[in-house]
Order: sequence, then C-alpha cells, then structure tokens
Amino acid sequence: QPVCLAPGAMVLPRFALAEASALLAAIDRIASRAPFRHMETPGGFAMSAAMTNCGPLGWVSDRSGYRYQPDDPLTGEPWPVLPSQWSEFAQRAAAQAGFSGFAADACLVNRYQPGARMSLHQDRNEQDFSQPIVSVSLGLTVTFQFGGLRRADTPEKVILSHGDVVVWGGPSRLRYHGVLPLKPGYHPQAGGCRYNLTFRRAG
Ligand code: MD3
Ligand code: FE
Repeated sequence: QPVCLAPGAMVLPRFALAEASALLAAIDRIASRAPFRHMETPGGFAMSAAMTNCGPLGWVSDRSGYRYQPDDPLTGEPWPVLPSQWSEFAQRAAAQAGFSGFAADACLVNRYQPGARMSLHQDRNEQDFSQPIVSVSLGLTVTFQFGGLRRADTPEKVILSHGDVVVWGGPSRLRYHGVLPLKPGYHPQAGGCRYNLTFRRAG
C-alpha cells in the first residue's frame, strides 16, 4: 500500500516490519567489523549521526570531501559484504514503488542517538541519478524533512517510524532532505537509537 509523497517518492509504511529484528541483528554484525564512527565534514565538523557501510562501495566524508570508496578508511579493509537478503529486500521495495531491477552496490548505515540530526542536503555522489535510493527506518521515530530541488524550498515534514521504507527516485531523486534532531526515547528492539539504511546504486 505505497503512499505517494511526491512524484517518484513513495512511502511503504512498515514494509520492513517483519524483517526489522533480522536487519538490526545484521547491523550489529556489520558494525563489529566496520565500527560506527562520526565522519568529519569537509568543513571540519563531526557529523552527529554515526555511520558505517556495507557492500562493494561505501560512502565516506572527510576533509577532502564526500565520495564512495571500496575500503573502510578506519580499518583499511573492504566494507563488510552487503547481505543478499538486504539487496533482495531493497530490490523488492524499489519494485513496489515502480523501479524494477534496482541493484544496490552500497548501503550506508546511519545511527542516530538523541540530539543527532542531518541538515538539508542532496544525495549526488552517485553516478546514475536514474537509479532510486531506498531508505529503511528502524527504531525510534524521527521527523524527516522533504524539501524541493532548491535548498531554499520550504521542506515538508514527514514522520518516519520503525519499519517504514521510502523509495526516492525519478523527479524526487535530487530533492533536498534532512532529519530533525532525534528526541530521547526507548524502542524495544533498537533501544535509545534510530537506525537508517540507505541502499544506493553508487558506481
Ligand atoms: C530524498 N539519510 O544518508 S533517509 C542520507 O534518515 C540521508 O538517515 C536520512 O539522507 C536518514 O543521505 C534520510 C531518506 C532519504 C534518503 C535519500 C534521499 C531521502 C532522500 C534522496 C533524495 C531525496
Ligand atoms: Fe541523504
């Protein structure tokens, strides 16, 4: 029962609910090899959301900029494998939203603790903007900001809760978006955190 937010932006409410505990357990395994860390922005600030990646490519930020790379800069090792159940799940979600044949080669895992946020930005470090991004929210609920194609466009607020999946493609692929500061709380499966998985076709 997809809900259309805007052309190309489809919410699949609770689409990941059945898989949620398996996804959270797999996040722990990934983070045991590629620990969550607060990446540095090109401007020299620490991001408030902690991040890690799995898959052939991972998104990184440091003083030299934003990019995708095959190795974890923290360990020098390749990013952990993207579990096949995850890529199949992302492909099913994309297909539900009308994007058939989506094959992710990167999964960025964000962890928000109370106060963590993400300011308005565009995702444009990927090669092919005709490919959507699939995002999965787990744990505590957050208010997401869904803006327009210009930074100055006033964003709409969208509540994202445990198990919600959003597919961002087509004319919404380059919209500005962000996350308001996480409020403290407790979730039975995720504790005091919110996790967000974003599946991308980066290369
Ligand atoms: C809209 N993450 O990692 S996911 C990010 O909740 C990111 O952690 C947020 O933005 C989070 O880059 C939001 C939802 C999302 C992801 C990609 C988008 C929304 C998007 C790309 C285009 C438009
Ligand atoms: Fe983003």
